[in-house]
Amino acid sequence: MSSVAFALFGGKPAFDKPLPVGQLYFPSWERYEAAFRGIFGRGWYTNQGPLTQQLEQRLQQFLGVKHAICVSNATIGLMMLPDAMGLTGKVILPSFTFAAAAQALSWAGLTPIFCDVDLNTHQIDVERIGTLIDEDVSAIMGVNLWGGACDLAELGALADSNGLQLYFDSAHAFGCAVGGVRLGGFGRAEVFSFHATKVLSATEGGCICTNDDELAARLRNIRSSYGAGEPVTVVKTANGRMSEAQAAVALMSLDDYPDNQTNNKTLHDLYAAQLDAVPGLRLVKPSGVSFSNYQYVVCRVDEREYGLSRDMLIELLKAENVIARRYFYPGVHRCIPYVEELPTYQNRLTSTDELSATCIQFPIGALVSPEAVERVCSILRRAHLASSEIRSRREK
Ligand code: T4K
Repeated sequence: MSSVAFALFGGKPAFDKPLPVGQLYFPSWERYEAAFRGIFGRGWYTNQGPLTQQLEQRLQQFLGVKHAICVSNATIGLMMLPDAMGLTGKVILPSFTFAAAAQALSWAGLTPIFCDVDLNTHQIDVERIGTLIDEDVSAIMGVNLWGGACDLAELGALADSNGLQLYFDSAHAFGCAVGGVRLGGFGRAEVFSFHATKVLSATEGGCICTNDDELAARLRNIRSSYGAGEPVTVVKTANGRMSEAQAAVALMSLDDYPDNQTNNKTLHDLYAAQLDAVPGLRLVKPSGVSFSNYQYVVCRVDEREYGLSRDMLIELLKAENVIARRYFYPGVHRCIPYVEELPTYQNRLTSTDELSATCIQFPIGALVSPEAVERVCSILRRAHLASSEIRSRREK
């Protein structure tokens, strides 16, 4: 197979327009218009309007939790939780995650303690957490990655036996279940993201779930700057309110969740079947769950076996209008400010560094068809076969 056929070397791109990574849910224009006519008719944009209240009730039912507290994005939810939970000192979390998880701790004046992850599951390595616990640690933040989950039972036992609080960044895990129980009610709280690239979309948005009444009351007060609901003592307040426009899209997305999850699973299975025999490409199965939303297609690239590095593959795909991403790069411990403030982690989180250097995300979601996945996989197979020619042309 000649490398000339690739768009990187002047061939015609495989796709006319960029095939995005991420979910990108767009309801029909008619449904969108009807929802917005309702908002205009009621003359009510935000501050716990009727759509936000309806969304909270539906989320509580869907997830089987007592409280779903909608917020304007998951980051603000993660920023609100430390104060509401009364955290102090240090919080242990994985470094192989989105920067928001650690940044939320910094905003709360806490110190992140970065833990390595398991090389196969990509979830926090529970065995290593024990070595990081000291008297200043007040909590563990598990991150449920890639439509999978951490070892919830082990984490719960470890937190209990050390008197630590446990909560979760479940930004990737909406609708996922462990042992048949939907995520949302594990630990003291869980935070979901409803960003445009997530399987449940509010365009921007998120929610904090908890079964703890007192914590929920505190969060509702923190969310609304001037307090809301039952008065409780809160140290600080913020504005994390979700607008009616966000809630309207999230309600439609929740209606369509079963279809979007099924579509994701179909596409994920197709990637798995088509890439099974390609040397050096290893698809990661969502781990630790009995039901996944298949929100991400994560693949590890072994440069020696595949013939191209992960970054060269991203460049090749980009020319074909296939947007692939290197989530998460680099590990948060190598990002500002932690790379300067916490240099002790450098070179100690070897699995995180390995995954950051080799993981690639392929397109999946409502805008991606099975035919598009077949075309992407065909490029991936051809690129492997032509890898030495591609490499030598790039080196010239
Ligand atoms: N914890 C974890 C583990 C997370 O992964 C995240 C967020 C959070 C917490 C915080 O949640 P939020 O505060 O965001 O609710 C994206 C998302 O912005 C972010 O939500 C997500 N994780 C992160 C992993 O990815 P970028 O910088 O990669 O997004 P961007 O704008 O480059 O878009 C990704 C792709 O989608 C591109 O191909 C462009 C395409 N796109 C994007 C948007 C927004 C479109 O075609 N249309 C669009 O409207 O961060």
